[in-house]
Amino acid sequence: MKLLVGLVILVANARAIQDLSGKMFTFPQQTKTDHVRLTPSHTNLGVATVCHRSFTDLKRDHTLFSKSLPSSANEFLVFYDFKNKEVEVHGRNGKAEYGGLDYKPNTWHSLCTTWDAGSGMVQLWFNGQPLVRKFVSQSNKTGVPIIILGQEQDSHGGGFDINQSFLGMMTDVHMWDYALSPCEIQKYVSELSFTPGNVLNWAALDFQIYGRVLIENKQMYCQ
Ligand SMILES: *[C@@H]1O[C@H](CO)[C@@H](O)[C@H](O)[C@H]1NC(C)=O
Ligand SMILES: [Ca+2]
Repeated sequence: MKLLVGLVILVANARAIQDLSGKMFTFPQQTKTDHVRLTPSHTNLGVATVCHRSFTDLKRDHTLFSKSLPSSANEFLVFYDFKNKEVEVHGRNGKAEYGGLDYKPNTWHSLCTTWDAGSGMVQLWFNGQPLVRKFVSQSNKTGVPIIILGQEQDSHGGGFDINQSFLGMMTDVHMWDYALSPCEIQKYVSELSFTPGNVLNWAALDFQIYGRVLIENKQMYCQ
């Protein structure tokens, strides 16, 4: 009996490396627990770009991408501030705010963010449009990161807040250990052929689902 229970838990929470091309994660309910944990292929990045597409109708704050280090809960965070209608990019102790965006509900949005931990500079590309380069924070912190979709970490791997959880769909999450060129970002946004992430690769994603997060076929527009 014990073995059986163990197996069930193992199946529910199996860590897998899977090609998610053509798929999306659906976060169908508001909880302070359900999330997906991503394991990067390497850590201690000096420079990073992360891209993802998301679709939501939330009328409150929500997380889009949360990476923490043991010493830094908001080491790299992309977050939507509903009240101020801004996408925030947090890098360690600082944040940059990007307002004036057409962040329409029930629409796919592609966000790409670069962060250079050495210079402390970030830049957000919203649906392929480059926004202002801003300083957030320099960081030389190392350690094993925890990367989470669906919940925002206030501590390393935890400290979730139901009112900052993500509800909706998310797809095409990639992370690189360099700053993508404008051309590469355009290719990503247009879903043309691009160099997949060498830190997180949606086509070979190392992930673990906790709670009710579904893998479904990606719904884009009929063309
Ligand atoms: C979440 O937001 C709701 C509505 O504003 C509020 O009533 C509730 O206390 C909040 N919960 C937490 C844990 O902050
Ligand atoms: Ca929080």
